[in-house]
Amino acid sequence: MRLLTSISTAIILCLTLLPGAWAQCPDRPSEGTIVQDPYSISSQNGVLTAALRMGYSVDDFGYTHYCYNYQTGTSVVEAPTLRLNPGDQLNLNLVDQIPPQHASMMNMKMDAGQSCGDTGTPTLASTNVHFHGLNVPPRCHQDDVINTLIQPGTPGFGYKMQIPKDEPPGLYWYHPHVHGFTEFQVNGGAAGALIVDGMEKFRPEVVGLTERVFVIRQQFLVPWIPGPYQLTVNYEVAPLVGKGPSPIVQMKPGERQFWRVANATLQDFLQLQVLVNGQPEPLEIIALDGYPVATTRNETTILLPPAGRAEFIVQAPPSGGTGSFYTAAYSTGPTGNPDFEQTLATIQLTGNPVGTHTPKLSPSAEPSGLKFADLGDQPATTQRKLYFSEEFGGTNGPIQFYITVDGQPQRVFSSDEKPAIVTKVGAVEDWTIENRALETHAFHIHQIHFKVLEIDGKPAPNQDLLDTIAIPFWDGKGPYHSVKVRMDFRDPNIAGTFVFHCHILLHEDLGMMHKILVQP
Ligand SMILES: [Cu+2]
Repeated sequence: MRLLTSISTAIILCLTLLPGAWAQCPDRPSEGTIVQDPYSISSQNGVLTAALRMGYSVDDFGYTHYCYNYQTGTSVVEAPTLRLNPGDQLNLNLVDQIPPQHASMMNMKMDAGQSCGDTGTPTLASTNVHFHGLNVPPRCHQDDVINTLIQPGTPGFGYKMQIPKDEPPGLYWYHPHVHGFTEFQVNGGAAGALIVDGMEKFRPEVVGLTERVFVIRQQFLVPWIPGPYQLTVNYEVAPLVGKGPSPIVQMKPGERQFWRVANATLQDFLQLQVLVNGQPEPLEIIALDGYPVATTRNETTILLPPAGRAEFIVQAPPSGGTGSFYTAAYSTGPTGNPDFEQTLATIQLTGNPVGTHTPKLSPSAEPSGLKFADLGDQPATTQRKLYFSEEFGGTNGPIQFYITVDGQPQRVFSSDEKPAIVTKVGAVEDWTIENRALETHAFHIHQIHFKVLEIDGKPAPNQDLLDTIAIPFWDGKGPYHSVKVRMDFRDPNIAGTFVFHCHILLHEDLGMMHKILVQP
């Protein structure tokens, strides 16, 4: 630790002396303090224009920070929440101010072949942005991650896209997605929330409630090497039980709040609970993965895979009670890394009791007019089967991570590969995705949401629309776990080439990903 610290100090000193406009990251909150919502910027008159600068620094404990710096007045905040309405225009300019010297220390280079943005070889100092969950075009200057490259020291890159008029309201998020380097930058904190406003139109249960945005991140001291990690809530460290003071979330006694929680971790399958007087309380689910649920339901535990989002109503304990925001332990299987139980925040009661008499609207009817709402009634034009698998190299654990379209050879992603799947605008496809590995994986596809039809061959109890789903590990005997999901390629706006992959970022970086081409 001491050595790392002095190395990092030397690096920071060096970088401050380097020519060029390299940016460092702002200080992060101290342990045991009150959690603040991320700084938020909203569209004005239908347009959100923002400039972000990607910075880098190393803290006193040797942790690397990557940050989306945003200048507000004389101060700099990181990873602001971007708030827009359906139909709004997003103009986001990103300048890469990661010191390129830092990248050369990693001695890692990936395939070239980019055709959007800057030229050159992608390195650890290169970046780009994926707008996770948004149903927007996979095109240059919009949500293309295969070809977009932003290099340090260049004037930057402009994202210009319209949030679709029919974009479901909810919580989305943005993060870097340069193949091979995603984990390093997200590990350093480069991830922010994006909210499409209008939830109250579809789920009136949230009207009048105080809203909170919690982005849960995960940081390893050394990415790519399994070891101790820390979770943070809006950048405030949530220490393991007994290892330090928890972040503090303030609520009035008995108050109902609308919590919007993003799992921006590298690989943590969160099992979220709110404990009131030691017992998990029912959480009223409003939306998952940025999509309002058909009917609200209460759950005491919400499983949120890496990249998943959950929006739900929480009620604070009554006066004199105790409460905490908690994630239960989760096993990702024999070759996975364990996810530890952890208190994410202590609920601190403050102010006058609101009591338990807050009027609770009876669940409203299924929202009408939402994109994908008719997907369950659309016959599938194609059936496909895919599977996750791992290949072992001796006693060192898994060395290769594959996602494979059944019938094709197992291979890792390469930037210049041909699409593993070719389909057409208008297609509605049912994909059965199996997990043949001894480790849980998280399936994600860009550009669309999918409807969960079946889990392990049985009808899914909640046919939610998601963009990321956990598929549990195989325990070595019996059938593989699987999901069957319905993919909607009817929207001509999403025509183009994009990717599907495991959202455990190490797996994605090592090639557990492939392309799909949706022909116009
Ligand atoms: Cu995986």
